[in-house]
Amino acid sequence: DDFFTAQRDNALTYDDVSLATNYTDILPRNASLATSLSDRLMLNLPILSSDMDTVTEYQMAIHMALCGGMGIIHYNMPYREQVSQVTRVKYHINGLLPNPITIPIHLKIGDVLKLIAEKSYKFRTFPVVDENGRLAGLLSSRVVKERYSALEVKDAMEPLDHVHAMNEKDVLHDPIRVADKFFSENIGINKLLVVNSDGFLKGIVSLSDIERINAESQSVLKPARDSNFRLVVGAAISAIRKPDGSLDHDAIAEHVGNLVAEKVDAVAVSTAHGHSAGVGETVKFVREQFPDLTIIAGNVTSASGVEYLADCGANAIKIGQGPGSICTTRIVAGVGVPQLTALYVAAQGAKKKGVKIIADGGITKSGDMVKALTLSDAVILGGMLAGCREAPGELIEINGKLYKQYRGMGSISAMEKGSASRYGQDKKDTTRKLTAEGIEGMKEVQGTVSETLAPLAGGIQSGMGYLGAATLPELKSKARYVRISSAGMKESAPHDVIEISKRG
Ligand code: RVP
Repeated sequence: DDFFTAQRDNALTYDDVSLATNYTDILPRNASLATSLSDRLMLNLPILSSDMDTVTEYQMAIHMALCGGMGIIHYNMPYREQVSQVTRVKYHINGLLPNPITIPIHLKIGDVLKLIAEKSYKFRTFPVVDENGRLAGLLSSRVVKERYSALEVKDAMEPLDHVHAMNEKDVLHDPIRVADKFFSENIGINKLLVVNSDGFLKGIVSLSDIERINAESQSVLKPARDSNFRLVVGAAISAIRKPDGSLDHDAIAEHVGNLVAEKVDAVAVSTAHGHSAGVGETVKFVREQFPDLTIIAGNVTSASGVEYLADCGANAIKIGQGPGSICTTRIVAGVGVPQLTALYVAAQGAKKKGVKIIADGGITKSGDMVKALTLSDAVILGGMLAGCREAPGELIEINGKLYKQYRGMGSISAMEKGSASRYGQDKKDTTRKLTAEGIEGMKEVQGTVSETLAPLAGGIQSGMGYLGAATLPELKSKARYVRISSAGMKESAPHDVIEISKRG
């Protein structure tokens, strides 16, 4: 507090400070990166991927959660598409997959093939159910082929007495271990069906999922899962308005209701100015309708902004106006607060209200994350993830190098696609042209999400080791800052050497 009070006329950002060390008995590898965004939403890595249309769709969200963090799926798409992307994350590597997709027994193989094409299913083995919904057999990928189109499912499937099924009573207490044992004992079988005592299908376990889960448990980064062992995922929503400018409560309730039905772990009311009537009203309404849902809202850069959104019912508040690598808000509107000072003032409001804050934008290295996490509960990355294989968007080749598009949600092209309201604008407004607050750019392709996140997680743990912090809350209480001059800044980065390897 003294440090920031002394700096009160000087708004600071990450590169303006460094952290002082403390006595430690913490080895970096033992520092815990666990965090929570509400009393229901726990993560194993304090990193979220940004709800931008060049950063987070379902592939990014799956890999963020597999690494312990969470992706927030953007809203520049029809809302039903966004809901189905949430479903895809929730259905990924489930251990026990509840409500698996089944095939009614009266179909032909040709109908099944049509269904696969229509719904873009990535798998070809299906449980078959009779007219009453009871399990009748298993349709294997071996017969789901064009050549057998005319065949009836009931003749092509393996009938019930050949299928391996277990009663849920024997599975549900520990699905992964039970299935692991089952697959070891039943050589060559790769699906375990779970039924209740009346013969209704309650779930399915795949050998490949169990193997992937076993492999994951060896890895440094532990997946973030909900209480039903599904990966966690968030989705962005906007303050939807009617043509007369008032909030469209029905549309918001329908959008969020559909996300909640698919078990979304958090919704994020994402706007450029969260300390505003429309955002507050939206958060309040969603809180009333969905009392148990984790709500993220933003963005703000003041204590009063945090307190306002907390009072409206938000659990976690995004902090950042202008620091984003593609953001021009400070240039265009002359508005925003350098990010470290913004986090400091926001943290004051958060402490008062008992809510979480998330540092959003401007992070370019793991050291920035350590500094951010001395004041916040998690960070959001856009630019650092936009070049990953799992980010949406086409590859662009220039002079033999591969790039991916990365654009601000306030760039003209993104606003035309749908995000104009995030910046308080309307693309149909004839009285004012869309005013960009972001640019369109590109990032060099950089490998996978887990290759990107592993060294960042390691960097955060190193910082925690230097400060003697075993947990992220301890990192907050132990942080002491020193001001860096421009000479200090030069000293901080590699200097006076020709760099030949940038590994790590
Ligand atoms: P960065 O990680 O520095 O690339 O910043 C990403 C953040 O920038 C986003 O999470 C969002 O808060 C902000 N953003 C997104 N679009 C724009 C814009 O067009 N101004 N800003």
